Amino acid sequence: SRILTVAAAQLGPIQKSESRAVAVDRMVRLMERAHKRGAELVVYPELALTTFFPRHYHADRAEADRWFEESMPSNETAPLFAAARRYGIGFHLGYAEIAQEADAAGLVRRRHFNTAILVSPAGEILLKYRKVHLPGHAEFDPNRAVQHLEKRYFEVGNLGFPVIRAPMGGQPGVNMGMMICNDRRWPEAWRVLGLQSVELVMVGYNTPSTNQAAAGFEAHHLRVFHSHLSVQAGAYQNATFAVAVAKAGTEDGCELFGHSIIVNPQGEIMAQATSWDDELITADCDLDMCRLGRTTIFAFDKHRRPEAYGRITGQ
Ligand code: CDT
Repeated sequence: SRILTVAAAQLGPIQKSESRAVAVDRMVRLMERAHKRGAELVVYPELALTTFFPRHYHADRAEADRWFEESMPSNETAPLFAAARRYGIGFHLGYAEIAQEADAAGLVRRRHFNTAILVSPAGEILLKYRKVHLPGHAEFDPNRAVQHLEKRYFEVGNLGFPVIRAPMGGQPGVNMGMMICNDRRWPEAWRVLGLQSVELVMVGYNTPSTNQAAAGFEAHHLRVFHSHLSVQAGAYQNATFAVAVAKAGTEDGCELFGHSIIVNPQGEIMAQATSWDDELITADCDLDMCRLGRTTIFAFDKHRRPEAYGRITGQ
């Protein structure tokens, strides 16, 4: 067996008025607890350093830059990297990124992404992912009680869905990939990772308990059901473990539903958060469990029929 002990570090609410130092301090304390429980990898939520700011409208987009990181690590996030080195733990962090980078037209400019990184226990950034599926809208919507302005503040991610094989914990090589929040609802995202033999998918999320855009009423319990359904199906159909980690509780008066989970390649929930606060859940993930699905029902090379999927692949 190849066991990797994984921790999902759910975060309770971070209010608009709270600084990154407060969030980072809470995250370091969760990492310390993860270490005491024998975890080798800690997964934090999407946009973990601040409140979920896409609910706040800035007429001047440049004003929203205060929610973004210009460098990683920075003075404010350095304690996380130091804690990782101290405890010998890898971590996954979601944050808002400003990159000075050329666009498709070759113009170097400030670009904004909803980003996640995987950091080694030595503090080295092993993998970066930028969110592809941006929900919400770009302009102020007077019909919504709470805004969801991801399309205003972020560009669509330009790194695809990469998977890295890297040492983690006691394992010499683990195939690890990431998606961010809304991505988890798209089977295409899971399949692109699955086709790279991913063994562990890390997903941070901030999901409101109420669908503000609902044309009709969407029952509260279905919000959690659909989140779990997506992660459990994605893990099962791609023979991978998945760690889905929430920001939870009432943030700036808006409720986020939490319910972080760790799921095995059979699609079963191994651990689930039960609070709407900072909460650590852990699971011993035997990566060899990925082999069963991958070599039988989901042996892609034997049973997939891409020639019948033209509508998806655009062929
Ligand atoms: N952060 C994020 O992507 N949240 C979305 C909410 C969609 S409602 C506009 C999600 O899919 O969970």
